[in-house]
Amino acid sequence: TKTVRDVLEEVIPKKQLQLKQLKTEHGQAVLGDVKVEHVVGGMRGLKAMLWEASVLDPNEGIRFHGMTIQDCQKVLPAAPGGKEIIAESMFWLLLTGKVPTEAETRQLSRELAEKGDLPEYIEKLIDSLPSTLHPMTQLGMGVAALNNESKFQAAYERGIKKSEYWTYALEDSLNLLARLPALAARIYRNIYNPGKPIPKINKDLDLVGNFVNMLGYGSNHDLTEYLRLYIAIHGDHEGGNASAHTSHLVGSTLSDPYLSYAAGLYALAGPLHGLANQEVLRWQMSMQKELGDNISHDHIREYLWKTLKSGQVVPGYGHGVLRNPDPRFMALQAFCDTRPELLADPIVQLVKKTYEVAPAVLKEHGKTKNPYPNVDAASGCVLYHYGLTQFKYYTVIFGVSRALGCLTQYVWAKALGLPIERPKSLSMDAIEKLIKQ
Ligand code: FCX
Repeated sequence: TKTVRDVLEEVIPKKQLQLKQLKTEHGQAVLGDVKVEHVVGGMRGLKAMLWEASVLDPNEGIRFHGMTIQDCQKVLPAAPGGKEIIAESMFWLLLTGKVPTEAETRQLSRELAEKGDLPEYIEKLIDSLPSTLHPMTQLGMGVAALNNESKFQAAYERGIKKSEYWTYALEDSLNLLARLPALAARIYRNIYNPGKPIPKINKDLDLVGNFVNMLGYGSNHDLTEYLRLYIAIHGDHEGGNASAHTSHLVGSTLSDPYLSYAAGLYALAGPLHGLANQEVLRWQMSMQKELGDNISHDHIREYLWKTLKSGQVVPGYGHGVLRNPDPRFMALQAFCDTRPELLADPIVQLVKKTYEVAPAVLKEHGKTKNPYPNVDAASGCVLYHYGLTQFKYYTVIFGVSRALGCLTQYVWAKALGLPIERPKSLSMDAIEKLIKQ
């Protein structure tokens, strides 16, 4: 059975050659213009980053090495006794561009389980934090402090060749990915169930299986399956989104994978990005509180207008790139559609009903370029149904997942020898001067 390292060793020389040819043969080819609107408009649509694992099509949504979520659901190995994609098979695909076999997936699960325990100083650090400190802040702190273990940083200090960077980057990435569930579960336990013992890592279980166990929901097979799917499909969303872009920028300075990902997590913690999944549920719950159960479409329409007229965004709707309903939203809805107990839940019904009304309201409102739901619109209500009701914690789950994509890119940035990122900025006066020339 091959390891991810074996497969990467085969794939890297081919990609290195591809990059060399791109640079020498097409280095001056034009991919688009840089307009003033890009500079003042958050660089939306500007093609200016190399990101290997996934590409986002505005209409079709995310493709992982060219594969849709449904393609992945057909071919990526699930956990024993499960049906959904698991984090390990998605990570393997993102990292290598290859579909892993069942045996390769199991072996990666075992490797991660064996590496999954937290060092004692991290446990002490997390235990010392006040329970009022937002779980995302705690997650970022834990990830950053784990850089005490960084093999990449130690090797850099020792003095290694640039061509060796990726091997240490991979080692750190596997160690970090392995430890995220124990770290995230400890934060959950400390805030919501202080003093409750956390189960030990089961070496025969996949990463998310262990995560759910440590959260205290291991006996709930449906929640475990939901979180496997959730964590696999939140893993990567090309490179320009704020968490991916941030971790890539920080990693480009040769900061180690832990610091690079901690930085990405703090971008994920903003309400326009990952924190939207917390905000969606808060918003839908206050709608339910105000309007009661059995809410009509008209009532939802009025509530949407109330939100918009008060100058707030409708959380879970809109996107910087997407111009259609997010296929990740659709995949999570499809999970509900096969389970009558979920369809009967008032909060799941409310999310669905909101989806039936919101696009038309947002179109009429006329501001957002994309009136359709993004992944965050759907992700929280199912967690709520299964008893994971603490919505301040939801972005932490996103944070466990996004490591799949950010760490993949970290390894590739080192394998390809990508340089430090340093775009050019301009003042408004400098822009005006350039326009006049
Ligand atoms: N509700 C109300 N107004 C919205 C809106 C929404 N859901 N989405 C966009 N708009 C507004 C913008 O605020 C902007 O208004 P302005 O001109 O007064 O500044 C205008 O429409 C144009 O924005 P647009 O170009 O369509 O969107 P951006 O690329 O600037 O922003 C996000 C994209 C996702 C930030 C935006 O749609 C938003 O705020 N959505 C709500 C929060 C959310 O769900 N975020 C999660 C996104 C994602 F899936 C993730 O990262 O997890």
